[in-house]
Amino acid sequence: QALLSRRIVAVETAIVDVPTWRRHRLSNTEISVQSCVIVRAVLSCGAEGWGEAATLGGPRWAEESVEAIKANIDTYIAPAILGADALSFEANALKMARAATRNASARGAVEAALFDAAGHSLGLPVSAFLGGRVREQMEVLWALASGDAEQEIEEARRKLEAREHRRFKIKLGFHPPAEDVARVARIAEALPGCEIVCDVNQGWTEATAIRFLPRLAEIGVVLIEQPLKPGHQAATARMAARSPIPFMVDEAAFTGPEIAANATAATGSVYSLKLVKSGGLLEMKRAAAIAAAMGMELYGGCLLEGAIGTAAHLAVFASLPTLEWGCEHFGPRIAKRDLTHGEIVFRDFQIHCPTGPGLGISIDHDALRDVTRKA
Ligand code: MUC
Ligand code: MG
Repeated sequence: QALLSRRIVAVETAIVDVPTWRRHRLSNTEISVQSCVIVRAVLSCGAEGWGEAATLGGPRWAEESVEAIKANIDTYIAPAILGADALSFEANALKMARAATRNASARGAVEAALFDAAGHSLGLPVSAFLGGRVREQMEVLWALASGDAEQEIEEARRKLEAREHRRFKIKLGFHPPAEDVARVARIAEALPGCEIVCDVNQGWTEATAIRFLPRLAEIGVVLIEQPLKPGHQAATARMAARSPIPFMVDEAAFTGPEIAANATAATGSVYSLKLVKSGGLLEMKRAAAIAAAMGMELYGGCLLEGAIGTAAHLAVFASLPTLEWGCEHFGPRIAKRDLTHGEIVFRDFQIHCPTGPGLGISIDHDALRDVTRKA
């Protein structure tokens, strides 16, 4: 009887476009407006929950665009779970996976909204459904991605002064490699004591990596993310073997089998966890287990989610037995509008997991209305 009162009665979607404080550049795209799909799930008991499906520059970082995400949720994913018991998390994830192949961002957002609603209806944080918390906060890095070293140094110094970030991820691949590496050297020299991660977003070939990796090692870069294309598995493995800096697998592995294949091929020793790759909170927790079982360290990746998507990631990250590299959920800080009431706190170089029921956030409906794309 109690379960019947948590039937899923509505799943609604809206596309939102949120301007960012500065242009964010990657090897194959750049954005000044972050677009995502916000999902609202309503249960028969009246509880509601929220989720966020992130994209980056249209269907470029991954194959999903906000327009496709909204259409696929409205047409296929929502109808597959309407009327179901919201607490049947695994059964609902299976129904969604059967209704939509891949579409990880879309399915992940709906699952987050269901977890949030279920948490509110029971007065429990979402992390309680995922095994409970082993951490309340974690180190959070900031990404430098304007491409202008002097601007990036100035930006990083402001973050350091505010005690918000002391580890920085420099995006590479949109300048010629020699220029990019000189930029990394300049930034590292200006930020002594800070850890520098580089994300190439598949922008290099093996030949480029052979030439420029030694210089990155000399500079003291601590981690290199996805330097080569996912298809160049053997080349990536050769480079990882000769690199004194660990490689992190990002775009190369979305699913559990892809993680296992990359670990077996030795393309990297750290795995970046993202809801847009796993397609749900449960599956992201399993992804972490697969990577860890294969001997990889874990890193909490993002796709510039705002507070709603960040809260969903934090619920999982809080419950992971290991998370050696903390996370990179700086998205709420690069967005000009917060769609929540500031429950996610950045303090002392850490991101603090919100503690309330569900995802621990509340929606600022005025902000949401302002940024919702008009039909
Ligand atoms: C990526 O590839 O990691 C996340 C943060 C960022 O700066 O870019 C994205 C995607
Ligand atoms: Mg990446």
